Amino acid sequence: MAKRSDEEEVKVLGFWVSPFVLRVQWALKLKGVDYDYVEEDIWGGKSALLLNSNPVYKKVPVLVHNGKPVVESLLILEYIDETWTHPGHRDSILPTDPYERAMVRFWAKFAEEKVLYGGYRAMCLSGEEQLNAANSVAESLEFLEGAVRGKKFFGGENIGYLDIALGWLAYMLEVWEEVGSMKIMNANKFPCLATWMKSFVNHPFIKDSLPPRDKMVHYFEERRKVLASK
Ligand SMILES: N[C@@H](CCC(=O)N[C@@H](CS)C(=O)NCC(=O)O)C(=O)O
Repeated sequence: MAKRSDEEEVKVLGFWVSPFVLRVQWALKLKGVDYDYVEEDIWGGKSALLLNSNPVYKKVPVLVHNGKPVVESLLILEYIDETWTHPGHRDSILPTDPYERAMVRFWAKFAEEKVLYGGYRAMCLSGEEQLNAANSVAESLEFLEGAVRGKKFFGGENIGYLDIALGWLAYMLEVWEEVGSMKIMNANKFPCLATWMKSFVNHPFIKDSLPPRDKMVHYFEERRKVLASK
């Protein structure tokens, strides 16, 4: 991995299972940027560094670059892409064409709202409410199926911004399905998405970075109980 210059500080404040944190780590790894990782206890006690770095939301991830905090994972991806552009770092993870850039940003935002938050909500619900929520996520997957059709990755031959933004879907949705006793993904209905999921989790940059499945199941079971009790 590329070394930072001695004066350069790159720090990620994270939490092991956060899909938002992992996408930042993937982007740094793909761009060949070396960084220090600081695990935060987000439900127990957040560090002063986190509270001071993200006073508005108090959430991870935070990227601290030479003392300057950058927050919101999708914006951090853009910051990473624009900051480490010199030789030795991978080309842009965002497409160069402005129209393509606009499109990947559109899909990333769409997937965040409809699939990530929709899927998480469905996991926490039950009965008819859950069924409706799960169906609505499945309808959204249909659009993502169209966006990846005919390509290995959303980014084409290589993993790009949208793959990184959607990467959580490839390994976490099925954990949420198990925890919520529901079914959203259907490989027969979404064959291109199913193939993408396999290619993504088996990519050399990704496969060793995923949180242990059992630990994730346990964590989300606990979160579901906490959220159901509220
Ligand atoms: N939109 C934010 C979401 C970040 C987020 O929700 N982080 C969670 C961990 S998965 C967090 O820090 N939660 C702590 C809290 O809600 O207090 C991003 O993309 O960075």
